[in-house]
Amino acid sequence: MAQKNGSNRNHLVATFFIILFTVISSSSAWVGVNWGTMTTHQLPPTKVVKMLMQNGFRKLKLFDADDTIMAALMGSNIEVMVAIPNVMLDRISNNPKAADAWVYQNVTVYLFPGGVNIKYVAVGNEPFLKAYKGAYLNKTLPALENIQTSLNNAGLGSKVKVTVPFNADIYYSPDTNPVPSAGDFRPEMRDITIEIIQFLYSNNSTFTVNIYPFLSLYGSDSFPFDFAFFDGENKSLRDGKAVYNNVFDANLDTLMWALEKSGYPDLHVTVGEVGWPTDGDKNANATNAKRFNQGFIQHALSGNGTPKRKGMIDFYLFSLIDENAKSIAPGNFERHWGIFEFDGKPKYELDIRGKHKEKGLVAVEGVKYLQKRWCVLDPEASDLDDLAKSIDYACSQSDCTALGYGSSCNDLSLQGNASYAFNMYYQVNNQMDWDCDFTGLAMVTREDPSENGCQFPLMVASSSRAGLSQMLMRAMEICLFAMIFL
Ligand SMILES: *[C@@H]1O[C@H](CO)[C@@H](O)[C@H](O)[C@H]1NC(C)=O
Ligand SMILES: *[C@@H]1O[C@H](CO)[C@@H](O)[C@H](O)[C@H]1NC(C)=O
Ligand SMILES: *[C@@H]1O[C@H](CO)[C@@H](O)[C@H](O)[C@H]1NC(C)=O
Ligand SMILES: *[C@@H]1O[C@H](CO)[C@@H](O)[C@H](O)[C@H]1NC(C)=O
Ligand SMILES: *[C@@H]1O[C@H](CO)[C@@H](O)[C@H](O)[C@H]1NC(C)=O
Ligand SMILES: *[C@@H]1O[C@H](CO)[C@@H](O)[C@H](O)[C@H]1NC(C)=O
Ligand SMILES: CC(=O)N[C@H]1CO[C@H](CO)[C@@H](O)[C@@H]1O
Repeated sequence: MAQKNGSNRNHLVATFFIILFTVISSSSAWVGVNWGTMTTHQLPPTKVVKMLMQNGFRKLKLFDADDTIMAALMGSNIEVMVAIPNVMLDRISNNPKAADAWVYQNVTVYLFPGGVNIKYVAVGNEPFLKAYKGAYLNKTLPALENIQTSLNNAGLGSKVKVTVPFNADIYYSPDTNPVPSAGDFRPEMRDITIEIIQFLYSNNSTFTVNIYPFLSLYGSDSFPFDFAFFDGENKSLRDGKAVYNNVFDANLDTLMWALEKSGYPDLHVTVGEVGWPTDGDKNANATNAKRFNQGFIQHALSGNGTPKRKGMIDFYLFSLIDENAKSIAPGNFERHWGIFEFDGKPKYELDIRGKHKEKGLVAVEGVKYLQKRWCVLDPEASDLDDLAKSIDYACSQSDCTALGYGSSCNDLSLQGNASYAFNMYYQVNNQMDWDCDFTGLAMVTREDPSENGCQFPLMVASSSRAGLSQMLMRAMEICLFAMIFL
């Protein structure tokens, strides 16, 4: 009897999957989001996926193909871009079997009814960045070709396309004529970029580019503040008949001109990353982030497009959740791009349907925290000679980016800095008693030391890896959930 019920249920679920797949087919006009996982404490993927669905995020971009995340996405029908990290480009570019294996393990196995709706494979991430000193210049195209060939051989070539997210610095317009229509690809990578464009075009794929108005502002104090946003009054840039009110459009059109000059004026373009951080710099706060992201979403979904290309803009916001273990080489703001805090709470209201419906974002539900215990500087401590050294050590092993100039905890005293650093170290190490010592300078408290917008966080309890069958059951529940709410 129990068995019979079980199979009925499975049958029912399968029917729902089929209905789902037919009801939602075209999803381009939806808000996409990047989900990076460089964190010390990962939220349970199934809970994050549920949150994505509750909020109506329908497109997701990943930086690899983590199997727990892929399992959590099963049955969600969220359109997914999976990715191959740069470190794998070498092997995949010169070994078709490695490409076959990657495609099999990370794409093919998920493509079944009720599996994962994979649409793109991002081959590498910003591989032409100057920081890589040309290491991937000659690897990227062969890797793209090998992966697409593997997809084609697996019979998936028409459903799954390869692309490569580029940093916007592969194109430019000259200082002597800084307008979009003067745009072109940088000479030192122009030929190889055009070969890649040719390949993307003939395979009916998309050119992916990451565009960051925040960095324009960060990089130059003379940059006109309002030009970084979408609601500025000032018409800041004229280019022939075109008038640009925001740097995003000017940047994207610089690419459109470069594409036109290369002979591919109608290549599809996807904005792989776009967003605004909330801490770690004087311009990084929730007010600016909301202003930017809300303005951008409305602009992108309006269909107005840019002066050079009309229509909806295809994009993925950067990013979903803060990542406390990202490199801060580009700046302290790197760990604060999330629309959601590290614990899955929304930082600000954001209407991701762009329809002026005032509806707050839903947080990740059921997040488990460590105990209400913080580690702070012992107020009785008298020998403070080694304090600076202890702070440096604690910060080097955790995340103190909120302490810097222009950041949320920049007003703390030296003692406050020490408490902040000790607490971050203690939380990242899961509140082990021996991690709140610092040669006797530190003590555990049950009173929250947070003050004036400076948060002393309690870490979330790390998720354990759930078994695949458990994941599958969850995926089905989420699917049923989706049926009710769509
Ligand atoms: C599939 O992707 C995962 C995660 O990115 C990676 O660790 C693994 O090596 C890939 N599989 C193959 C066969 O390349
Ligand atoms: C890439 O290939 C070109 C032409 O084959 C060659 O001239 C160049 O040195 C190569 N660059 C790197 C970084 O290997
Ligand atoms: C190319 O892709 C677009 C959008 O994904 C699709 O509408 C079109 O049919 C495709 N064309 C070919 C020749 O596959
Ligand atoms: C708008 O432009 C005017 C004149 O160039 C300038 O004085 C003003 O500060 C600008 N406003 C903003 C908000 O950028
Ligand atoms: C956010 O940053 C701007 C400067 O970019 C500043 O004028 C504003 O007061 C800040 N808002 C908050 C709430 O801190
Ligand atoms: C606290 O730490 C930050 C970041 O290292 C530093 O900029 C600031 O000057 C420190 N404050 C005091 C009072 O030492
Ligand atoms: C599906 C598809 O269009 N594949 C093409 C991708 O590009 C290669 C080489 O440019 C062609 O040979 C494929 O036919």
